[in-house]
Amino acid sequence: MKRNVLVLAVVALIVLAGCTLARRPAQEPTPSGEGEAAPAVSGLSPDAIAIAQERGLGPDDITAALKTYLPTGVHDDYAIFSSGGHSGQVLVIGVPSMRLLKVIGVFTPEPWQGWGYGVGNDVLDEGNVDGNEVRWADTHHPALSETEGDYDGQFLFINDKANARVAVIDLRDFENKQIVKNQVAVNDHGGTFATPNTEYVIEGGQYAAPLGWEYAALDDYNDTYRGMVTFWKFDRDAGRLDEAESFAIELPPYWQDLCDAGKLASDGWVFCNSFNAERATGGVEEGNPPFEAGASQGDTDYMHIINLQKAEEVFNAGKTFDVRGFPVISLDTAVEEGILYLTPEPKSPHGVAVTPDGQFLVVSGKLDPHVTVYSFDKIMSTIEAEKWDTDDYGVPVLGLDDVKEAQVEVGLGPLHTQFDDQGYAYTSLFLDSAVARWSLGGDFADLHPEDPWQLVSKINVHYNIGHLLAAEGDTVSPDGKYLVAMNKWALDRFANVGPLLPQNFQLIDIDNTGDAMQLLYDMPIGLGEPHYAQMIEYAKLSPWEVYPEVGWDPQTQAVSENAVLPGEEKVVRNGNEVEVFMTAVRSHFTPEHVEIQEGDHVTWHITNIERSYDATHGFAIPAYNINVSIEPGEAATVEFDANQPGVFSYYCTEFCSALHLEMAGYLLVEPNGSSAMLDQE
Ligand code: CUK
Ligand code: CUA
Repeated sequence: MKRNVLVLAVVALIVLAGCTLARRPAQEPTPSGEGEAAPAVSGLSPDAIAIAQERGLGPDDITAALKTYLPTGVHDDYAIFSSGGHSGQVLVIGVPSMRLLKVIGVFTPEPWQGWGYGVGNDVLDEGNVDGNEVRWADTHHPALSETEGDYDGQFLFINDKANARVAVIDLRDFENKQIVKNQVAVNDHGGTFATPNTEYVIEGGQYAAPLGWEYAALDDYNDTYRGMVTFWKFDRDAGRLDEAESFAIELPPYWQDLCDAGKLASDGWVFCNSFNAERATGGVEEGNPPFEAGASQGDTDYMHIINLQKAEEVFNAGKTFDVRGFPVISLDTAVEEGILYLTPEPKSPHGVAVTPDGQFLVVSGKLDPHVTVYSFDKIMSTIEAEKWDTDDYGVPVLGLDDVKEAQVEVGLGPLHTQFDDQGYAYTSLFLDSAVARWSLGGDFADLHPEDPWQLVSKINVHYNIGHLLAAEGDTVSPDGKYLVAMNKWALDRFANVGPLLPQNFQLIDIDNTGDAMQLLYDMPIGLGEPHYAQMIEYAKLSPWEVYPEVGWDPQTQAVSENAVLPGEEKVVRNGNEVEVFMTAVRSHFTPEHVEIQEGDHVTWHITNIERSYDATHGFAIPAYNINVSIEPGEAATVEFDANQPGVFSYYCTEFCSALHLEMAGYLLVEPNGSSAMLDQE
C-alpha cells in the first residue's frame, strides 16, 4: 500500500517535471554545433520509475534531482564566487548544478593557468611581506564590486587573513590583477567588503598588534597594541586599488572581526563587530586563562560604528600619521572628529550584516542563542543626543537599549546572516547545525503584525555550518531562490577519503517562502577551507570569450608592446641577453628551434594568434619551472636564466588539436666551453 503511494507520487512528480522541461527554452547551440532541442514530455524514459525504485529515491530526492540537474550544454542561472580558504584561490561554482566551473589562481601559484610559473609572478611578488615570498593565503571573504548596492559583475576582491593582503580579480577574464599588502597590520579578517558603489574596499583587522607589527611586549598590550580598519580606494577605470588614496583608522585593541558597509539609509557608514573586548592576552603556559576563556569573560563585546564619509574628509585634510608610509587616522582623531562609536553586542559575536534596506544591523553572539538587531535610526539619534559613556580609550559607547531594535531567539551558535526578497533573514547556527529563517520587521512588519521579528522555521544541515549565502543575499535587492550552507564538517556525508575531509556546500531551495526549505544537493569542496562566498545572477557577468585583440596583455588589459604577429617571429641576441619572439597557433610554435648559450638571460614572448573560442595553448619548458597558459589573443612573456645546459623539448600543454602532440620545439642550451662553441668562434 505504502509502496503504491510512493509510486503514485513519483509518477506525479515526473509528469510535473516533464512540464518544467517542456517549458525550458531551447538552448543556444554549443560552439561545436551539437546543441539539441529541449526534450518533449513524451521523451521521458519509461524506466524512470524503475530507476527511482532501484536506487531507493523518494519523492523529495526526485524533486531535488529535478531542481538541480542540468542537461549537457545547459548553463547555470547563478555563479558562486567562493573563498578557496588556505588554498589561496577563488572557486567559481554554478548554481543550481553545483558544478565547479573554475579555480582562479590568486595568492598561490596555479600551474594550469601558469600563475606563478611564468606569468603572474610580478603580481605574486606584490604580495611579498618585507621581502619574504609568501605563496599561500587564507582567503576568507570575497566581495563582488557593486553599483548602487547591487552586484555589477565587474570585479571581485578577496582578502588573505594570514598576511593581511587583498587581491583584485577582473571578471572580464577571471584573472587576478593585483595584490596589496596592508602596512598597518600583519593579518586581517574583516574584509573584503565593498561600499555600495565600490568607492572603497574594506579590510578590517583581527588579532591586535602594535601598528606596523613592530615589537612590543604583551605586558604593554593595553597601551601599544591596536586594532585597525583599512579603506582601500578602488579605481574602477584602472581596475586597481589606489594605494595613494587609501587610508586606515587606528582602533582599540579589541579583536575586530567582520565588517559590512552601510547602504541606502546607512550609506556612508561602516559596521564592524569585535570579540575579546576583555583584551585577554592568553598565556596558558604561564597559568593565565586560555584565550578562549579570557576572551569570553564579559557578557558583551563592541560593535564599531564608523563614519566613513567623515573619515574620508579627515584623511583628505591630512590629519593622519604614517605607519610604514601608510596614512592612519589616530584613535584620538577618530574620537575627536566623530568618526568612531561603539555599542555593546552580546556575547562573543561573529559577523555583522546590514539589512537590504540599510536600516538595521544584525549581529550574532556565538554564545548567545539570539541575533541582536540594531536600528540605524536609533544609532543616529543617540549620537545626535550625545548620549554615551566612554570606554578606556575615550571612545563613545552607545547604550545597547538605546540602539537595539529587537532580539530574535534563533538557536545555538548563530554566526552569519543573509537575506531574501520576501522579508526574511537566514542565520547559520553552528552548534545546532541548522539554518534559521526569521522575519524582518521594519518595512516588512506587516508580514507578522503581532510580532514582526520572529523565528519562522529551521532546516537542518550537515554539519556545523559557518557562513551561508543566499542569491545576491547581501545586496540591496536579494533574489531569494537559493541558499548555500557552507558546512565545516562533513562526517558521514561522503565516502571516506582519509582523516582530512572535504568541506560540504549544501544547496537549499528557499524559493517557496513560507513553506519548508528543501535541501537539494551536497557538494564536497576538496580544497579549502572556504569561508564566505557570494552568489550572483549569471546574466550580470559578461566575460570575454577571447581577448579583444591579438597580442593582448591581461595585466594591462591592452595590446602588449611585445605582441608577436605572424611573420615577426625571431630570436634576437644582445650580448648574453636573448629575446625570443614566438607565435602559437594550431598546431605549431614558430620558431621550433631555439639555440642559446649556457648563462644567457632569456626573455621569451609568445602570442597565441588564435581567434577561436577555447583555442588555448600551453607552453612548458622542462627543468626551468615554466608553464604558461596562453588564451586566444593573449601575449605572454616569461623570463629565465639559462643555467642548465642540455636539450629541453618545449611543448604545448593544452590538448588543442589532433596534432597537439606535434606542437613542440627544441631549446638547445649549449654548455659554456663546449667544442661546438669553440668551433663557432
Ligand atoms: S569567518 Cu569563517 S565561518 Cu572568516 Cu567570515 Cu565566520
Ligand atoms: Cu597547442 Cu596543444
